This record gives sequence, C-alpha cells and structure tokens, in this order.
Amino acid sequence: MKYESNCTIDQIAEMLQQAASVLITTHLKPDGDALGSLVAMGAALERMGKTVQRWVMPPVPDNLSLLRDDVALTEIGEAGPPADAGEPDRIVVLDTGSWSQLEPLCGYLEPRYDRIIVIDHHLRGDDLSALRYVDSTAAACCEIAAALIDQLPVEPDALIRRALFVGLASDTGWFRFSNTTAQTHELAARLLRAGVDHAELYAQLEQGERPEKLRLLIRALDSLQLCNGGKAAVMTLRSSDFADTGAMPEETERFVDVPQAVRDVRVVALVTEQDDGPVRLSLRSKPGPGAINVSQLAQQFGGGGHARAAGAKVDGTLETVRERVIAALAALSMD
Ligand SMILES: [Mn+2]
Repeated sequence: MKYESNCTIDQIAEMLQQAASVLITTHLKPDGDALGSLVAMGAALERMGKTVQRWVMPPVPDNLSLLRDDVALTEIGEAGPPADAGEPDRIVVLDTGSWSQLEPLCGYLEPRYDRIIVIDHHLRGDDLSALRYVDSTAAACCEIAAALIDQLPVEPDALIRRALFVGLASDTGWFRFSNTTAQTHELAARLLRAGVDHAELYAQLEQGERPEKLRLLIRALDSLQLCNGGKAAVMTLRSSDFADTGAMPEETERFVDVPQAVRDVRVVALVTEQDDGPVRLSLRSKPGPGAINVSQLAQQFGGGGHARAAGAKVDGTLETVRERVIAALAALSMD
C-alpha cells in the first residue's frame, strides 16, 4: 500500500455533509496540531448541526488547555473506548495514519475500516481506512483541516481560527521550521486578519512552562555528547532525571531543538528512558544541502515521521539504545 491520498478534499467535504454523526480522533499524546485540527474540525461540524464526538488519548499538555477547556473531549484510557460509543456515520482520524499511534483504539477502529477517513501530513502510515487524504507538503494537519473547512457550509468562528493557528504555530515552531511554506503564511495571515491574537497565543503556548521543565532541561543539556566530528549531538534522559526534578515525560518537548543552536550540529537525538515502556527516541535535523533525513534514520529503529523531525520507540535498555543511536549517527556521511 502506498501511503497517499485516494480521495479529494471535496469528496471528504461531501461525505461529512451527508453524515449525521461524526467521531473525530487523533494520535496518542496529542500536540498542538493534533488538538488544533481536532477542535477546529469538531467545531465546524457542530456548527453544521452534526453530532460530534471528540476522542483524545491523554496526556494533553497543560499549555493546550486554551483549546481543551473550550470543548467537550472524551479521554480514552488504556482500556479503550467507552462501551456506549455508538456507531458514528463517519470516523475522522487526524494527524496520523499509524496503528502504533492509535493503540487504545485499534480494536474499535479495525472493524470500522470502511467509514474511517484519515487526514494526515506524515510521510508514512498504515492501511487503516477506506479513505485517506495525505499531503506531506502541508506543514500542519491544520492546513488541510482549514482547506476542508473552506469546503463546508460554515464560517470559521474565533474558536476555529484559534485552533487552526495553534496547529500551524506548533508544527512549524512558530513558522521557523523548513516545513513552513508560503501557503502556511497565507493561512496564518488570513487567521490574523480575522482577529487571532498571535502574541497572546505565544504567551499561552510557549511561556507557560513549570520550573520542573527547566530543571529537566538542565539534566538533558548536561548529558549532551557530540559525535561524528561534532556534527551530531545526543542527549539522554533517565527515569531518575524525571524523579529527581519532578518533571513529567511530556515536558521534554522542544528539548531536541536546543543543541541545533550550535553551528556545526546538523542532527540531534534525544534518548529518553520511560518507566513503563520502550526507550523513546526523538530526532531532528537542520535543513540545507546534504540535510540528514531523520525519517529514514528513525525507520532503522522501527519509527518514522518527517524528514526534519522524526522519532521511534525502541525496545532495550537506555544504554543499549544510546549506543545504537550513537553508532547510527557516527555512520552518517556529513561533509
Ligand atoms: Mn502534525
């Protein structure tokens, strides 16, 4: 199966218009783009009179409370969906098409293949739905969601606009990452013109961290090791670093970006030990000629993602995974 679109935005819009009830969900541990596209789509469908369920698999980061607090979200735990979930006419899966990112829902989704629509901007995914719209040139799933909402008989209100902007800003690092395009800026401009307050959103999203996160960042930076002639950087976080600092696993967001401040560093890995599960690997690379495709690198570890940002969950101890990562980085040819 090729992970590419097998339908158009117009066709999806048509199907959603015909549906009376829609279930919307997104990947485990939703980020700004996942939650932003879910909230925007959910609001648009509700404005059209649809019965909408929104399922999220926690944790939802605290800084996203500006989205979470405005809508009714059903939190899906390890046990899977509620027994009274019913049979929605359509199921929309946003910002992922991978079973591994939907684990608690696999048993629910599998028999409902025919009514699932995946809307995604990742390079890879599984055959989990009859319909799929994938645009890997979209900086954020919210870009696709915005195009879809444009095809629906609904005028985006303040909630929808804010949710879309949060998705754009989150997945582009506030319009800095190489995935940012003219189209991204055009959508952002439209949202700003309609009244989105970007400075207020920046403060809420990026300046609302707990001091525990800074203490954990100190640990991460303290573990920094350069390899491949200083062109690759590896950081590690142990379970004990979380216990000592009081930081939460989800508070490592953006850590992997920090070593890219060093001129010669072209690729960064963050290897994180999890109390109850595989070792987490996050990878980032700088754009430019000869840029490292970290999506390919992540595949060596059973993961995936984007060319500049990818990750994997790897079985083994922190030490063995770290050694494997260092070996993989050392083997990269970077002139
Ligand atoms: Mn995304």
